[in-house]
Amino acid sequence: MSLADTARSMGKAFRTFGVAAALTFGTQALAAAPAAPVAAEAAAPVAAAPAAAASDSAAPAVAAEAAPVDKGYYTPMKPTAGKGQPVDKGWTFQDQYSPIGEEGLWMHDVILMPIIVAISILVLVLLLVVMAKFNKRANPVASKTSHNTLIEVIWTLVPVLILVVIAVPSIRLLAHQYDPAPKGALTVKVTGYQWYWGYTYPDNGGFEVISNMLPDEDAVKNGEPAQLAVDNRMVVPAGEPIRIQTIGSDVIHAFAVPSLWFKLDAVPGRINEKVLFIKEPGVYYGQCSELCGARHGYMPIAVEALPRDKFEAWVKTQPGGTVGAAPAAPAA
Ligand SMILES: [Cu+2]
Repeated sequence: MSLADTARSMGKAFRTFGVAAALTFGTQALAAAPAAPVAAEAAAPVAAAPAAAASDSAAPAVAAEAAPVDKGYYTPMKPTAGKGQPVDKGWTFQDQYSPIGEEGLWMHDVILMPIIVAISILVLVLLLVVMAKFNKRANPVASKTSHNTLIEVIWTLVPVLILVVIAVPSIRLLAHQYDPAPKGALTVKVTGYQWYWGYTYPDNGGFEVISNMLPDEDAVKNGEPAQLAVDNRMVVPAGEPIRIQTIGSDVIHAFAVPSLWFKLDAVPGRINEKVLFIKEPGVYYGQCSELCGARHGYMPIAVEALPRDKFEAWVKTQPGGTVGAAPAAPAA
């Protein structure tokens, strides 16, 4: 590697990692970098301040935190039967584990289904009444009635009112689904490939996790659903908004996880963005939901939500994984 290359890559690394990263990887990074003096000056006051301010009893803890190598830890979580995955003989939505999912499911269960069922029953009853009362046998002489202003006003106004009643929560739900992520939210870039997924963590050093479907035998051996289990999951923190950006590397894919009420196209040459908020830790499965070629059916999605500290421990197990950015405040 030439000196210019070294300088360029180190410059890029420092922009990405920030001061906190420089602290974590302090000694090795600084020793190797031509740009070290600047970074060291920037980092030194931050490092020195807590140590100076700390009392004697706290000092060992600070020293331990500054230990140069923290490799993190991670053991794949066992999925919970019936949570974040399809269930036997399931015929409606999966249980929802995100606020937007709860709102969407409420829209379906409380607004749409009752109105649809009521209208269907009303129309069926009206049809039966008409068939029984107004047939040729019951009325040999046909009525000449052709207009009734009151009835016509009613059957125009009632459907309008029904549509207004549906429109209010429907438009509200639509808007909520595209609320932008708050400032400081963790970003995960999801790339659809033919035929697997890549998860890039730009806030944590920019590493990419490549995720392929596990063979059926391996999935079953792990206690996971066949054809939904993957070798490397998309690991994210639970209980905070995450900015998901999707893009396709070759053709259009769609990143979809039913139990999180999440579906977003991954289109080549375009970044789509949407907030993912997972209420509690767990493993949530999904699939590519845009016909993308021969193995479209074999590029499942497995999202593992962990508490913040365990997520950060996982980040440290990844090549170049760094932790620094503070988590965003949960959305109201
Ligand atoms: Cu696909």
